Amino acid sequence: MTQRAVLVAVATRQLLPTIATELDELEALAAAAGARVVERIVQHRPAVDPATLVGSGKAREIGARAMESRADLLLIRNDLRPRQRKNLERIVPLPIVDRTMLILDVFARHARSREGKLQVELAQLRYRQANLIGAGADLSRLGGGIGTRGPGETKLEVDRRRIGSRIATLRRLLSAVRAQRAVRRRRDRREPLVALVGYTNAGKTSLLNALSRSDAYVADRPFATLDPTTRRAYLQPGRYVRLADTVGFITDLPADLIEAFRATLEELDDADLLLHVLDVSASDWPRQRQAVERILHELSLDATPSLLVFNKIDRSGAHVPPEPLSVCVSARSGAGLNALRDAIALSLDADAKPECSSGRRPTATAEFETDAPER
Ligand SMILES: Nc1nc2c(ncn2[C@@H]2O[C@H](COP(=O)(O)OP(=O)(O)OP(=O)(O)O)[C@@H](O)[C@H]2O)c(=O)[nH]1
Ligand SMILES: [Mg+2]
Repeated sequence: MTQRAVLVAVATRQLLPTIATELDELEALAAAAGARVVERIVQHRPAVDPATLVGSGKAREIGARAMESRADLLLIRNDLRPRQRKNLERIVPLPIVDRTMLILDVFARHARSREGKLQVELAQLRYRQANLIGAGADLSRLGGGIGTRGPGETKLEVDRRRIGSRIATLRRLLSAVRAQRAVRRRRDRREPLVALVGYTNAGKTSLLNALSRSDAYVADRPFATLDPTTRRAYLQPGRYVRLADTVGFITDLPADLIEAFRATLEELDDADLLLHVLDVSASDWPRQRQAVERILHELSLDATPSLLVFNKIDRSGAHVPPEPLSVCVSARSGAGLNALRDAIALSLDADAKPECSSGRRPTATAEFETDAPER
């Protein structure tokens, strides 16, 4: 059952420069969560209204238009304070779903592993608790709870206690799962670990598949990968690496989500090399790059050696400026993959022998060669 959503955004001074891309991105997230955007309403104002987010007149207009278009929910791009949410809910009697909830919902729908599911549930409950959100605005967990209103105040109190104890249980279960995984990881320490990181939909999994001849799940939608895998990949005769896929990043990743991503990203702490995969066919790839670099910084990963991998160069119009420590590839056509294998090998070598390096790491430049069959 596809839910009908009205997308609302306040184009503040801060959001204005990227508003068009932001709304497209939100629409793609909505689709991945099973909702269809039937209307977009953007209000231009320097800052959000402290009481109702949009102005109160605008809020009434949104209510009327939502009714006309038979919407099931409001999707809001801006961060909402609990008070703004409450006031807005009074004017527009529909569940309000903000961007964080939407992303969590995509996760909840698509997580497959036990750890993935536990992680998402924990993040959802914490977010709900911190933002005083009732059960009404839940897209997935209640099997289409859309239209059912949140519980009344007293019920909410009871819920809050129950949520608290569920959070404690989830934490316990997760730390057990993680301890098991840490043991497995230690046993697995033979070949260098190379991790694919990057904006969601950049082509990380496609690249993992191309380099390791596997068929992990790939899709043209945000957050296709939620349960990442590690595969063995060939570099040069007699030389292999372990290649780890990761969950994609996105702009303004809220703290609760970083926390949820954390466990999945633990692997990154052990990585010998990061491959930062960029989709150069996306018009806003520089913005995506910035977002990824910011998150890597928050995860304290700036010190890990990294290579930029400009992906999707097969797409017409993909323009890539020359840059040090970068390789241009197409996971789809296979172009540039040999150059990438060589660049990975060189980076690992440079890193393994710091005393021999002159302080410069090797630079692999764009080489659009056709790959010879290997192995
Ligand atoms: N044209 C073209 N499309 C590509 C290339 N690499 C990946 N794609 C497509 O881009 C989309 C996303 O690819 P994925 O490999 O799932 O991307 P990802 O980075 O793993 O995405 P998430 O796991 O969702 O974060 C899919 O539709 C792929 O087929 C490429 O080199 N060229
Ligand atoms: Mg993926």
